[in-house]
Amino acid sequence: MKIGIVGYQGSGKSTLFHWLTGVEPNPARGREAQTAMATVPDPRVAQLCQIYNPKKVTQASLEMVDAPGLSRTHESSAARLATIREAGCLVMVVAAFEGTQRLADLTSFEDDLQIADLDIVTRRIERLHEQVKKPRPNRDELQKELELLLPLQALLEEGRSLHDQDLTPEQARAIRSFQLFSDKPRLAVINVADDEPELERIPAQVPRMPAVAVPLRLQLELDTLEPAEREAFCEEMNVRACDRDALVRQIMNVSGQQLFFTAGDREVRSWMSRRGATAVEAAAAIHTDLARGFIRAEVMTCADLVRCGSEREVKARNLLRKEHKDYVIQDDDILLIQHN
Ligand SMILES: Nc1nc2c(ncn2[C@@H]2O[C@H](COP(=O)(O)OP(=O)(O)OP(=O)(O)O)[C@@H](O)[C@H]2O)c(=O)[nH]1
Ligand SMILES: [Mg+2]
Repeated sequence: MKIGIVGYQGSGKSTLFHWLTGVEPNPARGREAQTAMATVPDPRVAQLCQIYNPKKVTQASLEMVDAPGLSRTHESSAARLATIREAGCLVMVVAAFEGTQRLADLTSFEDDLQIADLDIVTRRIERLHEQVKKPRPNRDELQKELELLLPLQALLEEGRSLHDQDLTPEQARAIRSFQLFSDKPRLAVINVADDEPELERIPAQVPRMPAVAVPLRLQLELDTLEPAEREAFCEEMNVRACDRDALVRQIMNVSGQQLFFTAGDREVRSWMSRRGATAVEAAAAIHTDLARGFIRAEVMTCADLVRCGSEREVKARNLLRKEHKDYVIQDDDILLIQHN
């Protein structure tokens, strides 16, 4: 799943992308979407390494996309937004390092997304209206689609987000190919000034979506310092370093994903999966062959393994479960896939 970093021009999108991925976006390619991976560190990986002492350690990561900024005058908005239609989650960056109009900007950006969505749905509806007038073999199907889309259009016109609605499976299917922004989970990152005194209070002021306040430029600067230097700098300037890893995990949570683990003497590894994914989906994430030849998953939790100290002890205490294909994997699971 791609995570789209979106917002108005100059809001700090590339700064956030740089901080989270460690990759500096090429400013000459500002009109295109640029992509890099942000690793998702998890303390459990280190715990597993202590137990297995593996030759190799691999951490799961999120695919971040630095999207071209939208202009406030809406110039070529549709083309710029097209570069992030396929993202599964939006991180909306709002400039709040000068002045106080941060929330107004967020609302107006959301309106821009909503208008772009409404445009797509309305065009489809207009076309369907034309098509159902004439006799054709799939007329019933088109009529059905039309009836599914009309209430969704009404919701978008009211400025409601489809993501919070309980769409029927049919409705969800009808809009899937549109990749509507309104249907994507989102997180707001309020890019505040280095010395912002209300860091903690700002997120609660953001309506309808989870939010964090981060002085983004400061974080990039702090990353260039050695730990001791950084501490001295923060103390002197009375500023604080923000927790990059916690933000990446929050983005993962908002996007509806979670980690699972595989562990052995050869490799300890964390993997990204959809929340609610089954054991066979998790197997497919590791290798398609594992999914094809899936027999069962042996599952233990990190907590049990750490408590027992070894896999052998987990087995001895009957804490290793055998699960089927459709077992829904849980956040703390370590999987061993048995396959043909
Ligand atoms: N004072 C201050 N300036 C910032 C901060 N974050 C970003 N800036 C400045 O804002 C400008 C834009 O930052 P970028 O990260 O390039 O913004 P962007 O959203 O990628 O911009 P576009 O790609 O042009 O849409 C730069 O000149 C930054 O130095 C901040 O926290 N404080
Ligand atoms: Mg940029």
